[in-house]
Amino acid sequence: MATQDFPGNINKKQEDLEPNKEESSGEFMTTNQGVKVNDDTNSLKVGDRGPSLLEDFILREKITHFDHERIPERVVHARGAAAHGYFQVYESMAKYTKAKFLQDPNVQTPVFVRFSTVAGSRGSTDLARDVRGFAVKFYTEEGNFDLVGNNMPVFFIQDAIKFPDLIHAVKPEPHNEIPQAATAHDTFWDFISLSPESMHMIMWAMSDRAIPRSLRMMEGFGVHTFRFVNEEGVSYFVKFHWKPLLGVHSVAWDEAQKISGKDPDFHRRDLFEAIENGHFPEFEFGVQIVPKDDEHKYDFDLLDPTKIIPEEIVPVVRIGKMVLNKNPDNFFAETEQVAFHPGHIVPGIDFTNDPLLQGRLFSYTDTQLIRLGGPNFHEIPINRPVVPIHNNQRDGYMRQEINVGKSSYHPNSTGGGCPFQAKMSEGGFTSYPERVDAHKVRGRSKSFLDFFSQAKLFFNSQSEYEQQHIIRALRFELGKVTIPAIRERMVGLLSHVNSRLAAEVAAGLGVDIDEPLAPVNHMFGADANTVEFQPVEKQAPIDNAPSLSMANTIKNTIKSRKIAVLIADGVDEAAVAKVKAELAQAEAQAVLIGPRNGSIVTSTNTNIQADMSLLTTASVLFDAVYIPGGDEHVNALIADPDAVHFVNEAYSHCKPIAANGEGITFLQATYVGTKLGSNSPEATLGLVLSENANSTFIQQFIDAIAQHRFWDREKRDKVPS
Ligand code: HDD
Repeated sequence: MATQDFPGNINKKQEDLEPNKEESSGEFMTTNQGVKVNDDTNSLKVGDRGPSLLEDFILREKITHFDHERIPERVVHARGAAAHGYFQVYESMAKYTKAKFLQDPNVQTPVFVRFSTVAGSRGSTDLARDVRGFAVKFYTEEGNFDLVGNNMPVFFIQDAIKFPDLIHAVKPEPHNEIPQAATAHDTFWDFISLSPESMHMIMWAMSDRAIPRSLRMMEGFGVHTFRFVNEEGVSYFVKFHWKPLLGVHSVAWDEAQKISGKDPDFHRRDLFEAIENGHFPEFEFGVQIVPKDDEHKYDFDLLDPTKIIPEEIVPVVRIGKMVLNKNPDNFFAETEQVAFHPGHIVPGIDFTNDPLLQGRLFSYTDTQLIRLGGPNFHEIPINRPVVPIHNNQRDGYMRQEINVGKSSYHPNSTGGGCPFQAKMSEGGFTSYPERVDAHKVRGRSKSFLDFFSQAKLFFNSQSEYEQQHIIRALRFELGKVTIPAIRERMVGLLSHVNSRLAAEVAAGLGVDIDEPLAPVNHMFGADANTVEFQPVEKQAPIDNAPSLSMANTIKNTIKSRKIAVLIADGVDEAAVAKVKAELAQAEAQAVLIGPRNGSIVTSTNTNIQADMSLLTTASVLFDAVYIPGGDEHVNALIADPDAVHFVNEAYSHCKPIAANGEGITFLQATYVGTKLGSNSPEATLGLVLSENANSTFIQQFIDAIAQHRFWDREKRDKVPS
C-alpha cells in the first residue's frame, strides 16, 4: 500500500510540515504575542524629535529578534541547496535487508536532500573546486534514515581523528582568512603532501567531478561500507550509490571560475529552476552487495574509506529511484535547519567498523547541539520523523512536545510501563551482533597501507581529456602554493600514481623531478616512519575501470539544458521561433539574449522580447549557443564585442555552437571563423551550420547538445576567452 499519493506534491512529510507554515496574505500584522500593530515604521518617541522610549515593546521585539537571527553556519558543508521529493524501490530487497522502505515497490518514502560544497562559507560560490555533499533524509515508516554522502566515493583520510586537521588545512588560512572556498593554498597542500593516504581522493578532487555542471548531474556515494541485515539476521556488506538519470557532467575550470563571478548561485539556481519548471531531478539508488563471508576476499580492506569496490568487480544494482519534485518554502527553516547524521539508521541497516564512520557517529549530534542550540533539534519541523516519538527524554531549550502524565522514566508502573520497548520481531532496532575479539590499540590496520593502487586505477581509467584536466588542475592548485618544498613533496607523491602525470605537473611547476621525494607518512603516529608502516606498493586487480570515466556517461538527453540564442534588430524571427519550439519539444530552454532588454524588431518588422541582455548574462551560464540569420542582426552582432566574446568563450569551453543563414557570417567574424573550413577534425567538432533552420539542422544541434562538450577541441588550441 502506498504511504501517499505523490501527484500534487503532497506526501506524508509535506502534510507533517503543513501546520508549521505561515502565510500572511490578507492578514493583519501582529507582534509575536499576537497583538495587532498599527505602525511598523515609527518608534515611540517623546515628541517628534525626542528620544525613543524603552517602553516601545514593538521596537524592542522587532530589533531583538533581528539581533538574534543568525545561527552558526555548518563547520563544513556550510553552503548548500536542498529539495523535497520521494524515493521508491523497484522491487523488494527482503533477501538482503528488512528495512521497510526497501520492501514494497508501491511505497513512496518522502525524502529531503541537501547538496553542498565542503570548504566555503554559507555565502561562497557554488562553483568552487570542491567535493559536493549529497545528504538524503528518508522519512521512513520506521523512523528517519540519513544517507550522508558525497559526490565522490572515497575520502581524504582513513580515521576520523584526522578530520579537524584536514578541515583546518583546507579552510581559509587562520592568520588572514584567505582564500575563501578554495583548496589552492599552502596549508591544504602541505597537509596532503604529508598524507599519502589522500592520493586516491586527490585524483577525484582534481578531476572534473569537483566542478559539476549541475547538482542534478552528479553521482552520489555513501562512501563507507555499511551493512544490510535481513529478517533472518543475515548480514551483507553494502556500498550505496546515486546515479543521476541526466548523466554525470561538468564544466571547464576556466568556466567554473567565471561562473563564480557571473552567478555564484549557479547550482542553487539551476536546482531551484529545474524543479519550478517541472524538470524534476531523478537519481537511481544503487547498491553493491558483498556477502559477509567475502569480507577478506579483496585486495583492499572494505573498512578503508579511501577505497572503492570497482563496479567492474562488484556491479552496482539499481534498486530504486529518487525524484526531487518540490522546492523548500523557506531556506532557513528547511535547508539551514535540517540536521543530518550518519547515525540515523533504521532496522535492516547497520554500521561497519570503518574508523572514519565510527568517528562520524559522534560528530553529527555534537555539531547540531551548538549549531541549532540544544538537544531538541529533532523537533524542528524538517527534522522530525513522520512517525510519532515516545520516550522518556525531557525538557531542554525550546522543547515543543508537551509530554503528558507523571512518568518520565523506565521502568515505571505509574505510566503502565509505557512507552514499551519493542522486541526485534516488533521492529525494535537491534544492533548486528558482530563478534569482535581483540586488544585495544591506538593504531591502524596494515591492510590500510596501500595508498596508490586505486589512485592509479582512477587516473588510468580517465579519457585523455580527463587526464589533461587533472594535470592542469594540479598545475593550477600547486602553482598557487608558495612553499617550494610542498610542491616537491606533491610531485613525489604523484610519481607513485603515474610517472607521466608527475612529469607533466612538475613541468608546469618548474619542479625538477629527477629526484622525487619518497612519500612521507606522518599519519600513523609514533610508528609512522618504521618500515612496517611505510606505504605498500600494490597493483589493482584491474588496470582500467570504464565506470570511473565521465566520458562514458549518459549522453542521450538535453532535458533542462539552457541554450543561448543571440539576437539583435533584424533577426530572422521564423528561425528563432522554430529552433525555440523544437528545443522546447526536447525539454530544453532557449533563452533570447539581445543587445538590450525588451523588444527586438525582427526582419519582418514584428517584435520579440529579449529574455536577457549581453550585459546581464554570459556564455558560461549556458550549455550551447545558436545564432540565427538576418542581415541587419548579424551586422549588429559583428559590431558588438560582447557578442563576439560570447561565442569565442563558448567555443573555448568546447560547447556546441549552431548558426544558420547569415548567422554563419557572424561566426566567420569570430575566432570560430578561423576554424571553419579547417581540415582539423577536432577544431570543428560541435559546430552545426546550415543555410536554413530546418528540422535536420535542429536535430543535429540537439544531438550536439546531448554530447555536452567537445573536449577534443582542446587538443588543437586554447582560445582566448
Ligand atoms: Fe561530514 C556535514 C558528508 C566525514 C563531520 N558531512 C556533512 C555533510 C555531508 C557530509 C554531506 C552536510 C550535511 C548537510 O547537508 O547538512 N562527511 C561526509 C562524508 C564523509 C564525512 C561523505 C566521509 C565519508 N564528517 C566526516 C568526518 C567528520 C564529519 C570524518 C568528523 C569526524 N560533517 C561533519 C560535521 C558536519 C558534517 C561537522 C557539519 C555540519 C553537520 O555535520 O551537520 O559534523
